[in-house]
Amino acid sequence: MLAKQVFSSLVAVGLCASIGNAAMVLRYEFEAAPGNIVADISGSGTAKDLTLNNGASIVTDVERGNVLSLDGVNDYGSTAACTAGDKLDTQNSITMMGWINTTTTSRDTIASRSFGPGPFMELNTTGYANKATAHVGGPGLETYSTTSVNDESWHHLAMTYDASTLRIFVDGFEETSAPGSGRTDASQTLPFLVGALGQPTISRYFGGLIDDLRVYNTVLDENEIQAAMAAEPNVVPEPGSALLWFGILAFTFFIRRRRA
Ligand SMILES: [Ca+2]
Ligand SMILES: [Ca+2]
Repeated sequence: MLAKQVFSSLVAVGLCASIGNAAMVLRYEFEAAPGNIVADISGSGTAKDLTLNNGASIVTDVERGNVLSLDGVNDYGSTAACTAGDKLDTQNSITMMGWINTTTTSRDTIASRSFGPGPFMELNTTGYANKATAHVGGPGLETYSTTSVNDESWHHLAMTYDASTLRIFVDGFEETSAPGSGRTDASQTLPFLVGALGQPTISRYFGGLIDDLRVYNTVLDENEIQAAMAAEPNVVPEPGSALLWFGILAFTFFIRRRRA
C-alpha cells in the first residue's frame, strides 16, 4: 500500500512538473547565493545559466527577495552562444516577461535575444516618453506601453508574439498590439542577454532592478500572465499547476477520509 502511495505521489509530482514547465524555456529568479552565475531554473532542456558581467550583482529587495541589480553603465548578464534549434530558437511563438524597478530615462534594454533579428523588451525614452517597448526583429515590429514604468516601483512587463500579433502587457494587462507576420527572429547563434541589447555591439545597458525573468516558447494570454505574476516571489506555481496541485490534495484528502 505504501509503495502504491509513493508511486502515486511520484506520478503526481511528475505530472505537475511537466505541466508547469511545458512552455517555459528560460527562468532566472536570482534567488541563489550571490555569485557570477545565475541558474536557469526553467527545468526545460539544457539549462542556460546566466553569467553576470562588469559588476552586475544580486541584491536583496524588501518586496521581492533577491533580485538582479544593474548599474546602467556596463552591467549585463549573458548566456553562452545559442544554437539553431535549441530551446530559445522559439521561431513562431514567444512570451518574455519579468519584473523591473527603475528610474531610468534612457533607452535601456531589459532582455534581448540578439540585436536586429531577435525579440527584445526594453524601456525606451527615445521618442516614446518613458514607455516600455516590445520588439520582434523578424518582421521588424514594435509596440509601446501606454503606462510609464520608470517610477521606482515594481512593474511587471510581458510581451507576446504569435507570428501574427505583437502585444505588450504592463502589470498583467494588455496595453497595445501591432499586426505582423513571420518568425520571431532569423535563426542565429548569439547569446541571450539580460540588461542589454546584443550584437554587433552590446549597448542600451539597463539601470535598475530585474526579477523573475522568463521566456516561454508559446504565447500566454492575459489570464496566464496574471497568474504568473500573482504568485509569491520564490514560490511561483506555473499557470495551471496550482489548480492541479489543489485538485490532487483535495482528492487525497477525500480518499483518506473514505478509508478512515
Ligand atoms: Ca527573486
Ligand atoms: Ca559596472
